[in-house]
Amino acid sequence: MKREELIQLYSKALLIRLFEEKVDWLFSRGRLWGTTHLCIGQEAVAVGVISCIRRADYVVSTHRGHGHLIAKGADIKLLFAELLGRREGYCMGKGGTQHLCVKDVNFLGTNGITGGGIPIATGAALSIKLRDEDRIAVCFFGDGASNQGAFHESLNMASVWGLPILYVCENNMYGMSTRFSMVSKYEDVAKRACAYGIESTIVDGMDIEKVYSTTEKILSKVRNGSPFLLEAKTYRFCGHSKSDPRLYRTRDEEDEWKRKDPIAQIEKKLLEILPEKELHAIRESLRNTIEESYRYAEEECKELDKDEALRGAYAYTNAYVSQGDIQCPR
Ligand SMILES: Cc1ncc(C[n+]2csc(CCOP(=O)(O)OP(=O)(O)O)c2C)c(N)n1
Repeated sequence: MKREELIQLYSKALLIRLFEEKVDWLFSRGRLWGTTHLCIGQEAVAVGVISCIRRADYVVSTHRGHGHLIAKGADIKLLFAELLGRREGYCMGKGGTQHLCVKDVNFLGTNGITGGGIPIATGAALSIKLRDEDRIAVCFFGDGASNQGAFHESLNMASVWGLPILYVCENNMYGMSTRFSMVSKYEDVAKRACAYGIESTIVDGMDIEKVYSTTEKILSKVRNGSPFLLEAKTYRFCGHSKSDPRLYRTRDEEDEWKRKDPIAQIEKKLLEILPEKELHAIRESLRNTIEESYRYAEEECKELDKDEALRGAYAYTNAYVSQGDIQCPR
Protein backbone atom coordinates (compact mmCIF):
# COMPACT_ATOMS: atom_id res chain seq x y z
CA MET A 1 0.00 0.00 0.00
CA LYS A 2 1.24 3.50 -0.86
CA ARG A 3 2.46 5.75 1.95
CA GLU A 4 -0.31 8.34 1.40
CA GLU A 5 -3.02 5.68 1.44
CA LEU A 6 -1.67 4.24 4.68
CA ILE A 7 -1.61 7.69 6.25
CA GLN A 8 -5.22 8.24 5.22
CA LEU A 9 -6.39 4.97 6.73
CA TYR A 10 -4.46 5.69 9.91
CA SER A 11 -5.86 9.22 10.20
CA LYS A 12 -9.46 8.03 9.78
CA ALA A 13 -9.04 5.26 12.34
CA LEU A 14 -7.37 7.57 14.84
CA LEU A 15 -10.04 10.23 14.33
CA ILE A 16 -12.68 7.64 15.25
CA ARG A 17 -10.68 6.52 18.32
CA LEU A 18 -10.23 10.10 19.55
CA PHE A 19 -13.89 10.90 18.92
CA GLU A 20 -15.03 7.87 20.90
CA GLU A 21 -12.64 8.70 23.75
CA LYS A 22 -14.09 12.20 23.90
CA VAL A 23 -17.64 10.81 23.92
CA ASP A 24 -16.64 8.51 26.79
CA TRP A 25 -15.20 11.50 28.65
CA LEU A 26 -18.38 13.53 28.08
CA PHE A 27 -20.55 10.70 29.39
CA SER A 28 -18.49 10.26 32.50
CA ARG A 29 -18.99 13.97 33.24
CA GLY A 30 -22.76 13.90 32.67
CA ARG A 31 -22.61 16.01 29.51
CA LEU A 32 -24.39 13.37 27.43
CA TRP A 33 -27.59 11.51 28.27
CA GLY A 34 -29.03 8.07 27.71
CA THR A 35 -26.41 5.54 26.79
CA THR A 36 -23.75 5.09 24.17
CA HIS A 37 -21.99 2.19 22.48
CA LEU A 38 -18.36 2.86 21.66
CA CYS A 39 -16.50 1.15 18.82
CA ILE A 40 -13.02 1.49 20.32
CA GLY A 41 -11.04 -1.55 19.10
CA GLN A 42 -13.24 -2.05 16.01
CA GLU A 43 -12.07 0.96 13.98
CA ALA A 44 -10.26 -1.12 11.34
CA VAL A 45 -13.51 -2.61 10.07
CA ALA A 46 -15.31 0.70 9.53
CA VAL A 47 -12.26 2.36 7.98
CA GLY A 48 -11.07 -0.60 5.91
CA VAL A 49 -14.48 -1.23 4.34
CA ILE A 50 -15.75 2.33 3.92
CA SER A 51 -12.48 3.63 2.46
CA CYS A 52 -13.09 1.29 -0.50
CA ILE A 53 -16.55 2.55 -1.38
CA ARG A 54 -17.85 5.75 -2.99
CA ARG A 55 -19.72 8.68 -1.56
CA ALA A 56 -22.82 7.64 -3.56
CA ASP A 57 -22.87 4.20 -1.95
CA TYR A 58 -25.25 3.72 0.96
CA VAL A 59 -24.09 2.70 4.42
CA VAL A 60 -26.47 1.31 7.02
CA SER A 61 -25.12 1.06 10.53
CA THR A 62 -25.88 -0.32 13.99
CA HIS A 63 -26.22 0.97 17.55
CA ARG A 64 -22.37 1.12 17.57
CA GLY A 65 -22.24 3.42 14.59
CA HIS A 66 -20.17 6.59 15.22
CA GLY A 67 -17.16 5.00 13.50
CA HIS A 68 -19.15 4.04 10.40
CA LEU A 69 -20.44 7.59 10.03
CA ILE A 70 -17.04 9.20 10.57
CA ALA A 71 -15.48 6.83 8.03
CA LYS A 72 -18.25 7.79 5.55
CA GLY A 73 -17.21 11.42 5.87
CA ALA A 74 -19.19 13.00 8.69
CA ASP A 75 -18.38 16.51 9.85
CA ILE A 76 -17.24 16.00 13.45
CA LYS A 77 -18.68 19.38 14.48
CA LEU A 78 -22.20 18.39 13.39
CA LEU A 79 -21.79 14.99 14.96
CA PHE A 80 -20.92 16.47 18.36
CA ALA A 81 -23.78 18.93 17.94
CA GLU A 82 -26.15 16.03 17.35
CA LEU A 83 -24.98 14.07 20.39
CA LEU A 84 -25.25 17.18 22.55
CA GLY A 85 -28.85 17.73 21.39
CA ARG A 86 -28.13 20.95 19.50
CA ARG A 87 -30.21 22.47 16.71
CA GLU A 88 -27.20 22.49 14.35
CA GLY A 89 -26.73 18.71 14.73
CA TYR A 90 -27.26 16.35 11.82
CA CYS A 91 -30.82 15.53 12.91
CA MET A 92 -31.50 18.78 14.79
CA GLY A 93 -30.28 17.10 17.96
CA LYS A 94 -33.30 14.81 18.00
CA GLY A 95 -31.66 11.63 16.77
CA GLY A 96 -28.67 11.31 19.07
CA THR A 97 -26.31 8.39 18.95
CA GLN A 98 -28.89 5.72 18.04
CA HIS A 99 -30.78 7.58 15.29
CA LEU A 100 -28.10 9.34 13.30
CA CYS A 101 -28.92 9.80 9.65
CA VAL A 102 -26.89 11.85 7.18
CA LYS A 103 -28.31 12.12 3.68
CA ASP A 104 -25.37 14.18 2.35
CA VAL A 105 -23.03 11.22 2.64
CA ASN A 106 -25.69 8.56 2.01
CA PHE A 107 -25.54 7.27 5.55
CA LEU A 108 -28.93 5.70 6.15
CA GLY A 109 -28.72 5.53 9.87
CA THR A 110 -27.58 4.06 13.12
CA ASN A 111 -30.25 1.86 14.68
CA GLY A 112 -31.21 0.91 18.22
CA ILE A 113 -32.88 -2.30 17.11
CA THR A 114 -30.44 -5.19 16.96
CA GLY A 115 -30.44 -6.31 13.32
CA GLY A 116 -32.86 -3.52 12.42
CA GLY A 117 -30.53 -2.08 9.79
CA ILE A 118 -30.27 -5.32 7.82
CA PRO A 119 -33.68 -5.15 6.08
CA ILE A 120 -33.26 -1.38 5.64
CA ALA A 121 -30.00 -1.91 3.77
CA THR A 122 -31.54 -4.72 1.76
CA GLY A 123 -34.41 -2.40 0.82
CA ALA A 124 -31.89 0.28 -0.20
CA ALA A 125 -30.15 -2.28 -2.41
CA LEU A 126 -33.49 -3.22 -3.94
CA SER A 127 -34.16 0.45 -4.73
CA ILE A 128 -30.75 0.69 -6.42
CA LYS A 129 -31.59 -2.30 -8.59
CA LEU A 130 -35.09 -1.07 -9.48
CA ARG A 131 -33.78 2.37 -10.42
CA ASP A 132 -30.81 0.88 -12.24
CA GLU A 133 -28.39 3.11 -10.27
CA ASP A 134 -24.63 2.81 -10.20
CA ARG A 135 -24.10 2.34 -6.47
CA ILE A 136 -24.22 -0.34 -3.79
CA ALA A 137 -25.42 -0.70 -0.20
CA VAL A 138 -23.11 -1.68 2.65
CA CYS A 139 -24.73 -3.08 5.76
CA PHE A 140 -22.91 -3.38 9.10
CA PHE A 141 -24.22 -5.60 11.89
CA GLY A 142 -22.92 -7.60 14.84
CA ASP A 143 -22.65 -11.32 15.55
CA GLY A 144 -25.66 -11.01 17.88
CA ALA A 145 -27.75 -9.53 15.07
CA SER A 146 -27.01 -12.54 12.88
CA ASN A 147 -29.36 -14.55 15.10
CA GLN A 148 -32.28 -12.27 14.26
CA GLY A 149 -34.80 -13.53 11.73
CA ALA A 150 -34.38 -10.33 9.73
CA PHE A 151 -30.77 -11.34 8.93
CA HIS A 152 -31.86 -14.62 7.35
CA GLU A 153 -34.84 -13.16 5.51
CA SER A 154 -32.73 -10.33 4.12
CA LEU A 155 -29.89 -12.51 2.89
CA ASN A 156 -32.35 -14.83 1.20
CA MET A 157 -34.06 -11.93 -0.55
CA ALA A 158 -30.76 -10.33 -1.61
CA SER A 159 -29.64 -13.63 -3.06
CA VAL A 160 -32.83 -14.42 -4.94
CA TRP A 161 -33.11 -10.90 -6.36
CA GLY A 162 -29.38 -10.43 -7.03
CA LEU A 163 -29.05 -7.21 -5.01
CA PRO A 164 -25.89 -5.07 -4.95
CA ILE A 165 -25.21 -5.32 -1.23
CA LEU A 166 -22.21 -6.06 0.96
CA TYR A 167 -23.15 -7.42 4.39
CA VAL A 168 -20.39 -6.78 6.92
CA CYS A 169 -20.56 -8.70 10.18
CA GLU A 170 -18.43 -7.15 12.91
CA ASN A 171 -17.96 -10.28 14.96
CA ASN A 172 -16.68 -9.02 18.31
CA MET A 173 -17.66 -12.35 19.90
CA TYR A 174 -20.33 -10.92 22.20
CA GLY A 175 -23.91 -9.66 21.92
CA MET A 176 -24.11 -7.57 25.09
CA SER A 177 -22.91 -10.18 27.61
CA THR A 178 -23.68 -13.31 25.56
CA ARG A 179 -20.73 -15.03 23.97
CA PHE A 180 -21.58 -15.90 20.37
CA SER A 181 -20.35 -19.49 20.82
CA MET A 182 -23.12 -19.98 23.44
CA VAL A 183 -25.85 -19.14 20.93
CA SER A 184 -24.48 -20.61 17.72
CA LYS A 185 -23.06 -24.04 16.83
CA TYR A 186 -20.70 -22.33 14.39
CA GLU A 187 -18.36 -19.58 15.59
CA ASP A 188 -18.18 -18.17 12.05
CA VAL A 189 -21.14 -16.12 10.88
CA ALA A 190 -19.69 -16.37 7.34
CA LYS A 191 -20.69 -20.06 7.21
CA ARG A 192 -24.35 -19.06 7.23
CA ALA A 193 -24.10 -17.37 3.82
CA CYS A 194 -23.97 -20.66 1.88
CA ALA A 195 -27.50 -21.47 3.10
CA TYR A 196 -28.66 -18.60 0.89
CA GLY A 197 -26.30 -19.15 -2.03
CA ILE A 198 -24.23 -16.11 -1.09
CA GLU A 199 -20.43 -15.97 -1.15
CA SER A 200 -18.61 -15.08 2.03
CA THR A 201 -15.16 -14.67 3.50
CA ILE A 202 -13.52 -14.01 6.87
CA VAL A 203 -10.97 -11.28 7.49
CA ASP A 204 -8.79 -10.20 10.41
CA GLY A 205 -10.81 -7.20 11.57
CA MET A 206 -7.92 -5.80 13.59
CA ASP A 207 -5.80 -5.20 10.49
CA ILE A 208 -6.92 -2.17 8.47
CA GLU A 209 -4.86 -3.03 5.41
CA LYS A 210 -6.26 -6.56 5.27
CA VAL A 211 -9.84 -5.32 5.64
CA TYR A 212 -9.20 -2.77 2.89
CA SER A 213 -7.61 -5.17 0.41
CA THR A 214 -10.19 -7.91 1.06
CA THR A 215 -13.09 -5.48 0.56
CA GLU A 216 -11.52 -4.10 -2.62
CA LYS A 217 -11.48 -7.59 -4.13
CA ILE A 218 -15.10 -8.29 -3.22
CA LEU A 219 -16.62 -5.04 -4.46
CA SER A 220 -16.63 -5.71 -8.20
CA LYS A 221 -18.84 -8.76 -7.56
CA VAL A 222 -21.20 -6.70 -5.40
CA ARG A 223 -21.38 -3.94 -8.02
CA ASN A 224 -22.39 -6.62 -10.53
CA GLY A 225 -25.35 -7.69 -8.41
CA SER A 226 -23.88 -10.52 -6.32
CA PRO A 227 -24.51 -9.96 -2.62
CA PHE A 228 -21.57 -10.87 -0.38
CA LEU A 229 -21.07 -11.51 3.34
CA LEU A 230 -17.79 -10.31 4.84
CA GLU A 231 -17.11 -11.36 8.43
CA ALA A 232 -14.49 -9.33 10.31
CA LYS A 233 -13.16 -10.89 13.52
CA THR A 234 -12.80 -8.00 15.92
CA TYR A 235 -13.14 -6.97 19.56
CA ARG A 236 -14.65 -4.05 21.42
CA PHE A 237 -12.16 -2.84 24.00
CA CYS A 238 -14.84 -1.15 26.16
CA GLY A 239 -17.93 -2.61 27.73
CA HIS A 240 -21.07 -3.11 25.63
CA SER A 241 -22.46 0.27 26.70
CA LYS A 242 -22.04 2.75 29.52
CA SER A 243 -23.15 0.42 32.30
CA ASP A 244 -21.25 -2.79 31.68
CA PRO A 245 -18.85 -4.20 34.33
CA ARG A 246 -17.66 -6.86 31.78
CA LEU A 247 -18.18 -9.84 34.09
CA TYR A 248 -18.69 -12.21 31.15
CA ARG A 249 -15.10 -12.02 29.89
CA THR A 250 -11.66 -12.16 31.46
CA ARG A 251 -9.08 -9.38 31.69
CA ASP A 252 -6.59 -11.84 30.12
CA GLU A 253 -8.80 -12.16 27.04
CA GLU A 254 -9.07 -8.37 26.81
CA ASP A 255 -5.29 -7.97 27.09
CA GLU A 256 -4.76 -10.53 24.36
CA TRP A 257 -6.97 -8.55 21.97
CA LYS A 258 -5.52 -5.22 23.00
CA ARG A 259 -2.16 -6.49 21.80
CA LYS A 260 -3.78 -6.55 18.34
CA ASP A 261 -4.92 -2.92 18.61
CA PRO A 262 -5.54 -1.82 14.99
CA ILE A 263 -4.24 1.69 15.61
CA ALA A 264 -1.02 0.48 17.25
CA GLN A 265 -0.51 -1.97 14.36
CA ILE A 266 -0.77 0.68 11.68
CA GLU A 267 1.37 3.13 13.71
CA LYS A 268 4.10 0.49 13.82
CA LYS A 269 4.00 0.14 10.03
CA LEU A 270 3.99 3.90 9.53
CA LEU A 271 7.02 4.35 11.75
CA GLU A 272 9.00 2.29 9.26
CA ILE A 273 8.34 4.85 6.52
CA LEU A 274 7.63 8.07 8.40
CA PRO A 275 9.65 10.07 10.93
CA GLU A 276 8.13 10.00 14.45
CA LYS A 277 7.81 13.79 14.20
CA GLU A 278 5.35 13.51 11.29
CA LEU A 279 3.27 10.92 13.08
CA HIS A 280 3.17 13.17 16.11
CA ALA A 281 1.97 16.07 13.93
CA ILE A 282 -0.88 13.94 12.53
CA ARG A 283 -1.95 12.96 16.06
CA GLU A 284 -1.88 16.56 17.26
CA SER A 285 -3.85 17.84 14.29
CA LEU A 286 -6.57 15.20 14.85
CA ARG A 287 -6.69 16.01 18.58
CA ASN A 288 -7.25 19.66 17.66
CA THR A 289 -10.03 18.70 15.24
CA ILE A 290 -11.79 16.84 18.05
CA GLU A 291 -11.38 19.63 20.61
CA GLU A 292 -12.39 22.41 18.21
CA SER A 293 -15.40 20.45 16.98
CA TYR A 294 -16.53 19.78 20.53
CA ARG A 295 -16.06 23.43 21.49
CA TYR A 296 -18.10 24.52 18.46
CA ALA A 297 -20.99 22.24 19.46
CA GLU A 298 -20.84 23.15 23.13
CA GLU A 299 -20.31 26.90 22.84
CA GLU A 300 -21.71 27.99 19.49
CA CYS A 301 -24.67 25.68 18.97
CA LYS A 302 -28.06 26.12 20.58
CA GLU A 303 -30.22 23.72 22.54
CA LEU A 304 -33.74 23.25 21.19
CA ASP A 305 -36.60 24.98 22.97
CA LYS A 306 -39.67 22.92 23.84
CA ASP A 307 -41.63 23.77 20.67
CA GLU A 308 -38.71 22.95 18.42
CA ALA A 309 -38.06 19.72 20.27
CA LEU A 310 -41.64 18.57 19.67
CA ARG A 311 -41.87 19.69 16.04
CA GLY A 312 -41.96 16.71 13.71
CA ALA A 313 -42.85 14.32 16.52
CA TYR A 314 -45.62 11.86 15.66
CA ALA A 315 -47.00 11.51 19.18
CA TYR A 316 -47.06 13.57 22.36
CA THR A 317 -46.65 11.99 25.76
CA ASN A 318 -49.16 12.57 28.55
CA ALA A 319 -46.54 14.57 30.38
CA TYR A 320 -46.48 17.18 27.64
CA VAL A 321 -50.22 17.17 27.07
CA SER A 322 -50.92 17.67 30.76
CA GLN A 323 -48.89 20.88 30.69
CA GLY A 324 -51.87 22.26 28.77
CA ASP A 325 -49.86 24.45 26.45
CA ILE A 326 -49.48 22.00 23.62
CA GLN A 327 -52.20 21.12 21.14
CA CYS A 328 -52.73 17.40 21.08
CA PRO A 329 -53.67 16.15 17.59
CA ARG A 330 -56.97 14.22 17.51
C1 LIG B 1 -34.51 -6.34 18.87
C2 LIG B 1 -33.56 -6.03 19.99
N1 LIG B 1 -33.30 -6.98 20.92
C3 LIG B 1 -32.46 -6.71 21.94
C4 LIG B 1 -31.85 -5.48 22.03
C5 LIG B 1 -30.88 -5.18 23.16
N2 LIG B 1 -29.53 -5.17 22.61
C6 LIG B 1 -28.91 -4.01 22.35
S1 LIG B 1 -27.39 -4.26 21.69
C7 LIG B 1 -27.55 -5.91 21.81
C8 LIG B 1 -26.43 -6.83 21.39
C9 LIG B 1 -26.10 -6.72 19.98
O1 LIG B 1 -25.01 -7.54 19.72
P1 LIG B 1 -24.29 -7.52 18.35
O2 LIG B 1 -25.28 -7.54 17.26
O3 LIG B 1 -23.28 -8.60 18.35
O4 LIG B 1 -23.58 -6.09 18.30
P2 LIG B 1 -22.45 -5.52 19.29
O5 LIG B 1 -23.16 -4.89 20.44
O6 LIG B 1 -21.59 -6.65 19.69
O7 LIG B 1 -21.74 -4.51 18.47
C10 LIG B 1 -28.77 -6.27 22.32
C11 LIG B 1 -29.22 -7.66 22.54
C12 LIG B 1 -32.17 -4.52 21.06
N3 LIG B 1 -31.62 -3.31 21.08
N4 LIG B 1 -33.00 -4.82 20.03
